[in-house]
Amino acid sequence: MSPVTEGSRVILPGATIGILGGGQLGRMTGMAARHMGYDVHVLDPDPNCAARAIASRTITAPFTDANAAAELARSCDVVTLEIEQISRASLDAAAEFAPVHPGADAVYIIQDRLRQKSWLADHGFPVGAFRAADSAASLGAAVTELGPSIAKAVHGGYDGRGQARLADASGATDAWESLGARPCLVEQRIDIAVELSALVARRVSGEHVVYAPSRNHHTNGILTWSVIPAELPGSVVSAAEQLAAAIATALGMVGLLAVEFFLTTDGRLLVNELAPRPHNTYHHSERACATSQFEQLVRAVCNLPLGDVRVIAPGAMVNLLGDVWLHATPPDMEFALGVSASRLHLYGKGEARPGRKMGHLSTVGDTAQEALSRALACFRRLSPDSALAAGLCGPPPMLRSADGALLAELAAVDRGDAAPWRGPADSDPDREDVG
Ligand code: AIR
Repeated sequence: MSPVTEGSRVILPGATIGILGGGQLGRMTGMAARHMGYDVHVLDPDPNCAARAIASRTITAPFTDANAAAELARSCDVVTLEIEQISRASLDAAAEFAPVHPGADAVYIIQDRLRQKSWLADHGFPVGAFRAADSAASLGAAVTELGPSIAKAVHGGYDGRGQARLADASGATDAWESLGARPCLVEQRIDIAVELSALVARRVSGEHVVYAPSRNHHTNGILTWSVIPAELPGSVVSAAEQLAAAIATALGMVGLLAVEFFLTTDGRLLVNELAPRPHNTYHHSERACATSQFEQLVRAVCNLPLGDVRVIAPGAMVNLLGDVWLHATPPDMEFALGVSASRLHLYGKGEARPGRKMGHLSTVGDTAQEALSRALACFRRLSPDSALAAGLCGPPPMLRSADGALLAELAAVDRGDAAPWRGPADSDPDREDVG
């Protein structure tokens, strides 16, 4: 049997794993793979990509170069990816020479924001109201219908890039132009009480494990911090875990699937976005969980037994964006690392740009609150000048958010003092209009 059709073969240490994409996620996955005795080859458009340092071979090519993807696969026993913007032609070309996990069909659905949202809605998963727009006029019409909205470019754009906020239809022309006059997904703005994510690892056999949800905080569309456990009521935790597992199964994912959720102020759990790869909100899993997300991806794509996902110590992470290097005062690594249980992770990126993820800080603690307080203290020491540090002063935001009443209500459900939480919302009647 050729390696191509032999997708369920166990790929043992000593083999070579190919990674499409060589950014920080590829670098950290590659480090876990190397730790386990695998060799790693990567493909990335940037010859100085973050994963270059850990790969024995780096192919420099765009993600649309099918010949280059085939060349990567030819020298590898299995191929995975760390960014979803790999063209379908490249995924198919790689699959001629090695198993590709996750497969092209699942990635194809996820890599287009409109296709992804429509797929979720069509499969009965709870999502907010949305519309498609392919002109300034249709963007304006969508906002007239939905009210305050966020327009997101259908392709590309991550970490807050390729997004425009609209209060009403009068901003449609500017928003359309700022997004590069490209087709976009228009999402109704949601009153968010809590942002959370869940992570599923799944093998070819369908066997899967789900990590406990992570609680997350974003600023301007970019993740600021994450903490695990999320310290949310059990009813919310189990709904998120069940939805994430159901989505991974319906997509036939092999590898990792991260599912971002919003818990709305009126108590609905909505799916925000999917990612078929390691996820920024689980960087704390290297410290907090029995198996890190990076090792888990290696296990899943190599068809090894999945690792234990239990939380062994509450953990938190705070992102270090390029902004930290652009202040008058350089980051004070020495002072920051004086915080108990702190660890510095830098990705080796040459150029610091505003909003670019350059690294992160991680911590553990006896409680989620302690882990998060330490991570935020570490960040404030490292970058006291940044506006973000100023915004992160005071008690950990997870404890002073405006959602106290909702969480108290949900906790009462857990204790049996109130009617059961009604779980994921019924499907949104608006969504059927989406093309
Ligand atoms: N990434 C992928 N999707 C979302 C994110 N953040 C990671 C991947 C990718 C890297 O970001 O690891 O390769 C690209 O980072 P940058 O800073 O070069 O744009």
